[in-house]
Amino acid sequence: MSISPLRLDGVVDYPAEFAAQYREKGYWIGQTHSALLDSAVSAHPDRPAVVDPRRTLTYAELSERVQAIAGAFAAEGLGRGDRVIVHMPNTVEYVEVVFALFEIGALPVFALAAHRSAEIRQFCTAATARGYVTVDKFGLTSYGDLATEIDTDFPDISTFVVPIGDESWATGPPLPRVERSLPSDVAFLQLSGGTTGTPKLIPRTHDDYLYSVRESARICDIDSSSVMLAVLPISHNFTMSSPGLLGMIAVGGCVVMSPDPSPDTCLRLVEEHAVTHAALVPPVLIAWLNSSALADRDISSLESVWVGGAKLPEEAARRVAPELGCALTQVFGMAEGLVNYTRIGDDDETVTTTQGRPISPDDEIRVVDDAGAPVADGAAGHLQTRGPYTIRGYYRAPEHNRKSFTADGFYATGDIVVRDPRGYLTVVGRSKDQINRGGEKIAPAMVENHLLAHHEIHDVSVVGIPDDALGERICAYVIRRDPESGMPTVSQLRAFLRAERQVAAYTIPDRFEFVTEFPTTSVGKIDKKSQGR
Ligand code: OOB
Repeated sequence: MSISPLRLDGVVDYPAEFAAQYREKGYWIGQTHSALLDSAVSAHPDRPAVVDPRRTLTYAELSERVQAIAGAFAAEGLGRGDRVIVHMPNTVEYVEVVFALFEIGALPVFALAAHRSAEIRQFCTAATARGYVTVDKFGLTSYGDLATEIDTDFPDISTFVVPIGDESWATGPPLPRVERSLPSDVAFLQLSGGTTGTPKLIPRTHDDYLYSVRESARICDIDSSSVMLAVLPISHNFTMSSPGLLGMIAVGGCVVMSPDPSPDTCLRLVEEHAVTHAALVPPVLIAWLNSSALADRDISSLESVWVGGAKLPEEAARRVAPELGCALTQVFGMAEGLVNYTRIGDDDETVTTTQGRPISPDDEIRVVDDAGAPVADGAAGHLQTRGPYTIRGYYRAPEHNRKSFTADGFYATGDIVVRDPRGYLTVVGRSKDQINRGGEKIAPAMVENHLLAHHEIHDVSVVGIPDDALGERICAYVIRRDPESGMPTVSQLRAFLRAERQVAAYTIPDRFEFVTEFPTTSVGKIDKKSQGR
C-alpha cells in the first residue's frame, strides 16, 4: 500500500517549479534515510558501521538493532509524522535510535547532549513532541532525571531512557518492513543556532538533505575504507552530514564515536582505529596542534581534517599539513542548508584563507549591501542563498521567516562574506545577533531572558567578546536593581542559571560586568557593538 505525502503544518515547501528542477537535474533522487542505510547494508553487511568504547556494530548488526528498536517505538504508539526529541551523546545507541525513528516515519528533533531542562522543554513545546529519547547516564552526567520531569510535565510525550551498552531495552520482534516515509517528506527537525528568545527548528526533507550528504561524500573523497572520528556532538549538522555520519553510511565507511573532544582521547582513538578523517571546530583543531599527545601517537592514518563551524585563523590552517601530516578542508555550512568546502587539489592559499565554495552548481549566492543591492566580487556584503538543500522557512515561524527570508525565497544567513571571481567565499563578519563560541551558537536574547528572570536584576545585555582560544566568549552586562547592594554576585548568577534556570553550560556567560547604564546608539538602542569590544 502506498502512502501519501506527509502534511505538517508550519513547513514552507520548496515551490513546485524548483522541486521539479531539482529532480530533473538529478539532485533529488527519491531516497529516504532508511533506504540509504539499506543500501549500505546490502553492499557492506560485514563492514563495521559504528564503534564506541562499549560496542562495535557491522552494517548488518546495525540494521537488525534498528528494526528491533523501531518495534519498541511503534509498540509505544509512535509513528509517522510524530516529532521525537533525541537527547543523546556520541554513542552507538544514538545511530540505532535515529535510524529506528526514520524507520517508523517519525521525525527526530536533534537536541545536543549539552542541552538541559530549559532547552529540552522549549523543544518539546516548539515541536509539540510525542516522544523523548535519552540515555541513563554518560560520564558524570545523569540524563534519566530529566526524562522523569518530562514524563510528569508533558503527559502527551512518551519517554525512553536507553541504558548505554545494554541491548535488553529493545529486543522485541522487528517491525515488518513497509514504507513509512516518502523521500519528499520532512525527515527531521534540526536546531538553528538562533538569534531570538525562542529556538527555531529547521525542517529538512530526505531528498534535500541526502543530496547534500552524497555530494559532500564525493567532494571529500570518502569511501568504504574511510574511518571518521566523531569528535563534536554527533547531532550537530556538521558531524551529521558534512559529510559526517550520514556521508560515512552513504559510502559504507565507519564512524568511531569519541566520548569527548580532548586531544588525549581523540589522538588515542585515531591511532587505535586508524582514523582517516575528523570534523573539527577551530578550537579543537588548535588543541590537537598544541597537544603533547601528538608526539606519542601514530596518527599517520589521518588523510584530512574537515574544519568549520567558526572562522579558522589562517595561522592554524597553515600548521595542519606540516604538524598533523594530513590535508585540510575548510567547511562553511549552516543547519539551514548551504555548505561550502575547499576542494582537494586547491592551492594552499585557497585552502588556508577561504571557506570554500558551495556544494551545488545550483546553490544561488547573492552578496548584497545593507540596502539589498549586489556588491562586486572582492567587496564585503551580506550572504543570501537559495538552492536544492536550503530551507525556504523555519518550522512554524511565519513572522521570523519574513525577516530571515527574502520575498524570492533566499535565506539571509546573517554572515558577512567576500566572494572571489571563482565563487570562493571568505567569512569576514556577522550581522546576526548571535555569539559563535568556538562553533557553539548562542542567541543573546535567550541568555538575557533567563537573567531577567532574576529578581535582583534590573536589565541585562549579552554580547560576544573576542577571545584568542574560542574566537568569542559570552559577556553579560548587568544592571542591578539595587546598585548599592552588591547583589547578585557573579557566583550567584552562575548558580542561578545552572541550577534554577537549568540551561546548557555553554550558554552561561564567561564574564559578568556590573554597570549602571548601557551605552546607547544615536537612536537610543543598546549599543551592543561598543559593548562587544
Ligand atoms: C555550522 O552550522 P550552524 O547552523 O551551527 O551555524 C551556522 C553558522 C554560519 O552561518 C556561520 O555564521 C558560522 O556558523 N560558520 C562559520 C563557518 N562555518 C559555520 N563561520 C566562519 N567560518 C566557517 N567555516 O556551523 C555548520 C554546519 C555544517 C557544516 C559546517 C558547519
